[in-house]
Amino acid sequence: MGDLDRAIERLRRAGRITILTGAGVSAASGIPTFRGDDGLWKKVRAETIATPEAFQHDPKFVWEWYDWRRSVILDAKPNAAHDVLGRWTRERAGVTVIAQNVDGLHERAGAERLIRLHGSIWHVRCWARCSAGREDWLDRTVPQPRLPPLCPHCGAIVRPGVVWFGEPLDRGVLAEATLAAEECDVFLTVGTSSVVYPAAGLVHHAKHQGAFTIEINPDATEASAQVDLAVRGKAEEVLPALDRGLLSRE
Ligand code: BJW
Ligand code: ZN
Repeated sequence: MGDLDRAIERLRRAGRITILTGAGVSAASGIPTFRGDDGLWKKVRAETIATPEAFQHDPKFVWEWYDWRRSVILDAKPNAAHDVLGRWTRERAGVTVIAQNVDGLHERAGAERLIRLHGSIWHVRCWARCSAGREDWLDRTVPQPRLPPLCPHCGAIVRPGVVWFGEPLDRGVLAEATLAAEECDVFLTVGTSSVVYPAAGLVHHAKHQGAFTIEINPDATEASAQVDLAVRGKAEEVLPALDRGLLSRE
């Protein structure tokens, strides 16, 4: 049996399926990954710019990166990978998507059981954490007329509503993701390099609790040696192939 058929068979028999997604899932939508050759902006690494220290030091520079990414995402559309995952969450009970991406393409593809681990690029909040601006709010303005944008409540600068390196993930969100990893029968890790924690640890939680673990990625990653099955291929091709395989065996 080929890798694809093995994956289909596991998915067909699974009660609960949890899928962790990363930047590779949005690559076919034209959104650069973080660590790929095309993933650099002004030769800046995510580990350098996606930090509270970088923002504190030069908020305008960090916002220029976000403003540029927001403009790329605004022009992008969900691809076949988002479409399949969105449909699985709607049509099959027990399917949960855990997204590391902040681009909102899973939502645009209609994903219902969706956990957003790293926040949303379309949300902002007050950097001074004033009482009215403490919670995230939606701001879809692209490009921003002023960088950095200012808090409408107190006039301080605002920050993107995402999780940076060194910042804790929302406790409730992480607890939900951990539970989804621990309670599933099949755990898929798709389009992520599996280097950023705690997201990269979820596959271990899943495996530890007895899930069958599958990776979908054109390249080997930090998770490849740990998973039960590594399907080498692109998310936008492999997920539709799995979907067709499942439909034909219903
Ligand atoms: C395709 C494809 C196609 C291409 N189809 N595939 C344990 C060990 C070591 C370090 C740590 C640890 N625990 C915590 C840390 C520190 C740190 C960390 O993990 N550092 C590592 C780099 C070593 N983690 C944190 O700081 C986290 N916070 C935390 O742990 O807090 C603890 C704390 C507690 C109490 C108080 C204070 C702190 C936070 C991490 C936040 C990550 N944020 C970012 C930015 C989000 C906002 C934004 O987008 O701007 O999240 S960084 C960036 O990396 C982004 C991504 O979601 C994340 C993961 O990247 P991803 O998705 O894997 O992308 P790539 O580019 O790496 O990979 C793409 C993959 O796609 C590749 O494999 C390709 O082959 C593949 N691909 N085309 C399928 N068509
Ligand atoms: Zn404020």
